[in-house]
Amino acid sequence: MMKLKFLLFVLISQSLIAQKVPLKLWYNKQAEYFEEALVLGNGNQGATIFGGSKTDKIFLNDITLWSGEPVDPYMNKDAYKAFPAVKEALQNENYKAADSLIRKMQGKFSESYAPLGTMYIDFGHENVSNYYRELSLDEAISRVTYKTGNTIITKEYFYSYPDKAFIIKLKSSEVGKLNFTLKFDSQLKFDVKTTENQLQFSGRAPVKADPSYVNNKIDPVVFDQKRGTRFFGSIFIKSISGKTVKTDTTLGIKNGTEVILAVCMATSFNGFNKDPETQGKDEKAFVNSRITPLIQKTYTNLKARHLSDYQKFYNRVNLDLKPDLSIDLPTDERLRRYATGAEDKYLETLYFQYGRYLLISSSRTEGVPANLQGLWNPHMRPPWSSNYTMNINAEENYWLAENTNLSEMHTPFLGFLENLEKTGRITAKTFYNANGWACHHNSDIWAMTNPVGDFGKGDPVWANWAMGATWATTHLWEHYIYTKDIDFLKNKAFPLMKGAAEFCLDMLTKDKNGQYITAVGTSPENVYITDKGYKGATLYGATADLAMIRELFIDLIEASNILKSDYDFKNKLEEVLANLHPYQVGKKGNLQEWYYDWDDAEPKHRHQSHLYGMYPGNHINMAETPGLAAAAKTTLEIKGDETTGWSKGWRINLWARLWDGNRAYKMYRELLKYVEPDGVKVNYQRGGGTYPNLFDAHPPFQIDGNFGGAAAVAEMLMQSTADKIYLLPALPDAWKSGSIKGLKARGGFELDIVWENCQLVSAKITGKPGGETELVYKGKSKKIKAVRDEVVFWEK
Ligand code: FUC
Repeated sequence: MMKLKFLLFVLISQSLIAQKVPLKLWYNKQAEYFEEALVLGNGNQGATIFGGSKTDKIFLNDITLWSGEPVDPYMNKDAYKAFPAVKEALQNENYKAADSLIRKMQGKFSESYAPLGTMYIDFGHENVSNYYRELSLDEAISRVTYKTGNTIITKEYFYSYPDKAFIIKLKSSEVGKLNFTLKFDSQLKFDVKTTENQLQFSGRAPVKADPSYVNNKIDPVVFDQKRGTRFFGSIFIKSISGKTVKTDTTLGIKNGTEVILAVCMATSFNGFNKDPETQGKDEKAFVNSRITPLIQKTYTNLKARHLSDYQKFYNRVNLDLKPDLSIDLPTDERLRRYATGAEDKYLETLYFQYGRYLLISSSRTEGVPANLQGLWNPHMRPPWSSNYTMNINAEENYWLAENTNLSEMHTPFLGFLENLEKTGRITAKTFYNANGWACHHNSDIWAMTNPVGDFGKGDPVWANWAMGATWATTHLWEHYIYTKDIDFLKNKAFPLMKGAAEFCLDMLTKDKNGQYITAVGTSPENVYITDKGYKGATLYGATADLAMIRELFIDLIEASNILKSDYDFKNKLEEVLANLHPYQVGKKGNLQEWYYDWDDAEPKHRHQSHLYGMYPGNHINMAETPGLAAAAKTTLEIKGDETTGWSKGWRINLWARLWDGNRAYKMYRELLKYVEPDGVKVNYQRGGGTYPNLFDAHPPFQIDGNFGGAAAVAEMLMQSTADKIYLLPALPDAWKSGSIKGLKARGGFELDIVWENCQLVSAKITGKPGGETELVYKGKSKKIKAVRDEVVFWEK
């Protein structure tokens, strides 16, 4: 009887897991601006498709194409000599002197992510009707169709990971009506050559490119014929119909019907510490070796291989918020409609899955993580060099990796940390005479770790923040705790985390009360006002520093227990943790950002690094530290909801961790606020939101908000610690009924959750053998122990 009841319950709850709703972005007009175009990527290379009928413009990118060469980590080898004076100035409460002296501890700027080039397909179709353009998230395929005269033109595009090529199928409904010409252009130095069926391009990235905010240089971008990263590519006509027509620089088809194009590209980048010219990969040999296998495969076969590769990741998670499917509007119109306050669960789901889509499409290159723009960059001097900004942005890119079941996509970032550690050890020694390894505000493909600022010209408020390794290495622990991969913990994670902690230990000193604080620090990009009225950046004991150190040390102590090793080191960490300067609640009831209860120069500042312990960290939480959580909430109230895209993404997660689903939802709507393409209204002062192609608007475009926002949707529906899983902890009233399948929880669990009328109906948990956790829902809890890969149900 019991068994029957259980089976019945299983069947009923499973039937509530609704069908998969097809998810796509679609438009009834061609893209004019970058922020309207649709992006594809295979985690290594990408295409931005405008879908034009006269000319189809397609930006091409390769994630390994950056300006520069391997960095010289000894660039300011005596910088450490300035450090004692900075510490002394702070001890004497001379903040102005500290801000000035610390500039001696700066090095070069990061290098810049380069735009590879643009491919044009000229069709010359001017007056077209029935225009339609889409990006299917279920397939990672983009399509365009329109009518010209009596002919229907269809185009289908995908970027294959298994076949390492961008594939385009062009077709006319009437025989012999397909005519087009291919061209290539680039803002870099390049050459073009044609053969019977190939348009080949080769070129080189700059050997140096300064950030766009450095305006005082005569030569901000420097090319050198013999230095820097090379690229090579071929657009080839895979299956010819009609006649090929070629000039020295163009290749075309006359009177064709169906043509398949393949684009294959490579760069000479061969690792962060290898000269891309003298020790580079042979990019031409690689491309040439790909052509025959591509020609041998049919289009159907290429597409099937692409789909099975992509869908094995994408299909792991399905979110069903019970959208109203009668609303069928182009994505840009949906966004505008949503901005008026309309309900749109389809759009809310689309945005979530788009984040997952973008990560699969931009993060599959060993040691080269998704950058500020993922991998889609049209600019010669992209905003903030499209670099790795380590004081939030690079990490935010990966917040969704584990909980939305894309653990493999986390590994490019984790591998990158191995590179950073190599340069970071030299940075720690030469800038601080410290042990371990350090990383600062900015990095690049060359794994630079020095404080930036062009040797003294940078504002310490961003340049001299030293907690990059501390923050980034907590990702290694997160990867372990989600996957329970003990070899990874032992061989990869622990050594890197330990190195980051060793640096922290050397940065700590004792305050007047005998408590540990960082001797010198900053709170990312925020400015304090001292009680004497000085507005500055450098201080001791910044809350954010201590929060990140606290989180890393907690993780390391746990890791040492698991690995049963490094007990002396663990004892030291425990001693520091027990005596670390505690959080302070300020006069406004806020969580204090500064060591003293000073005012902020900008109380609504976009950064909230001192709330790190609540999210992405977890040592401030509703269950164990409700007082601190309340202070963090007050800080968020003071800051308000108007901020940049990435900051909105972060705040949704913070509200979710405060178990305030409605407020998190309100913030999610803020993130999805419609923003015009930059070309229409360039006004970087306006708040963050979402462009027509669902790219996050900082503004300008910055991908971290997409990732942070998607992570937050998962966080609203499920939260986890190493030993607890909270079901529907921040479910908003707006998401009354629904289901989510395939979320990952810490401890190696996978969950399917169903709810109705804002109440949990069922949770299905699959655990790794031996895994233990406690399910918590509205004050009730249930312990789970997985004996083998098994399924456990929680009944309402
Ligand atoms: C930090 C942020 C900015 C921007 C940049 C890439 O400096 O403060 O808002 O996101 O990184």
